[in-house]
Amino acid sequence: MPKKTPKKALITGITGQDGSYLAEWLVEQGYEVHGFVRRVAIEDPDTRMHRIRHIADRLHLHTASLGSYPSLYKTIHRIQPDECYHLAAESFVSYSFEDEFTTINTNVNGVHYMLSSVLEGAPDCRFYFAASSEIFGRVTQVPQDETTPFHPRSAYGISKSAGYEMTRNYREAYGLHASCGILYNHESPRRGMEFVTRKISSHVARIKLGQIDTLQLGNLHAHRDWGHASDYVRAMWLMLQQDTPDDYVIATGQTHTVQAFCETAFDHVGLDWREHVKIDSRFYRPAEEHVLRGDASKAKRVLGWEQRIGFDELVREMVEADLKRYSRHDVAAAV
Ligand code: NDP
Ligand code: GDR
Repeated sequence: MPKKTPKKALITGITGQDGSYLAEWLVEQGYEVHGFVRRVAIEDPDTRMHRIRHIADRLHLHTASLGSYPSLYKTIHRIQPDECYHLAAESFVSYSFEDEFTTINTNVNGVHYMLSSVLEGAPDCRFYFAASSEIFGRVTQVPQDETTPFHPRSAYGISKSAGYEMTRNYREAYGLHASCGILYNHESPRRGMEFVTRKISSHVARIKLGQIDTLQLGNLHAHRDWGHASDYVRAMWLMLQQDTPDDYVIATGQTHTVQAFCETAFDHVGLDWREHVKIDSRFYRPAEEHVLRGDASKAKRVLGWEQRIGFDELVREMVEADLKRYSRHDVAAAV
């Protein structure tokens, strides 16, 4: 019997949290996995590629700049992927208040160049765009679903709403098999240190180990709908396995406050959060949304997607991973 040719997948943002879980999942499914990385990542793989270090020998990495249409087009044309997951983005919402221009340029041009390169260079390739619950912004209904109007309240939210519209338009105007995942917050031990959950888990571990004493946070009353990244990348893949492209909300349907995340994390190591958490106004945002809660009924019905890891397990996993990491003093190893 001739050997079946494996499907090819291309991931932008493969060095990030979601990119690393998605790459693992696709390798497990037998895909030939390609990833776009920045040139600096190749120069400094220990710091910049730590999340994919354990599977690096099974990946095909290419340097391609998200800001350069010719570089994206040429590489996509050469690879001829069957599926493309566009995850690369300036993803920190707070940063988008400090520098709107970088966020808008990277996120809006990035998706535009990728869509155009796929359409011109590999038109049969299926395309996934990482949209975000931040497009809902000042919400008019709770929970939100695929029919909720957009009202983004940050340059980041605006960039993701533009990316969503652009992706939809490539689907409707040019017939590209293009889908958007409107994903709510998803976390893991691989989450970047600047995001609140990882900030909490890393500080809790270091406080427990006696290395520091205080955790400074902003708005403790903000609510988020937090899931586990490994569950959410499965939803991305499921979207591209459908005959018809479409857009889906992916969420747990439950919210917790930042304070509840703290309580659960400190409880896990037998400490009282009130003795260590201090409020610092620097971490408040100019326009904050409080009730982002998603309704993933459509994804459950059409894709058969289910969340596997719940809130308590997520918090425990993150704290345990950071305890291990900081007790080894191995600060370079974030996986
Ligand atoms: P990360 O911040 O962990 O990863 C972002 C990735 O994008 C990294 O690989 C980063 O590369 C790459 N990147 C950033 N800027 C550029 C650039 N200018 N050129 C090329 N690559 C760039 O994000 P996540 O993995 O958490 O998120 C993946 C996607 O999903 C993002 O688009 C995010 O906006 C979106 N999203 C995430 C959610 C979440 O809760 N995690 C929820 C909803 C949407 P490098 O490592 O070199 O910096
Ligand atoms: P978010 O994630 O902005 O929702 O974007 P983040 O973890 O940064 O903030 C969540 C909530 O926590 C509050 N908060 C703090 N946040 C940070 N980072 N640091 C603090 O000290 C702090 N104190 C309180 C914030 O105000 C906010 O309410 C994430 C990203 O992954 C986006 O890319 C993605 O699109 C959305 O989730 C869905």
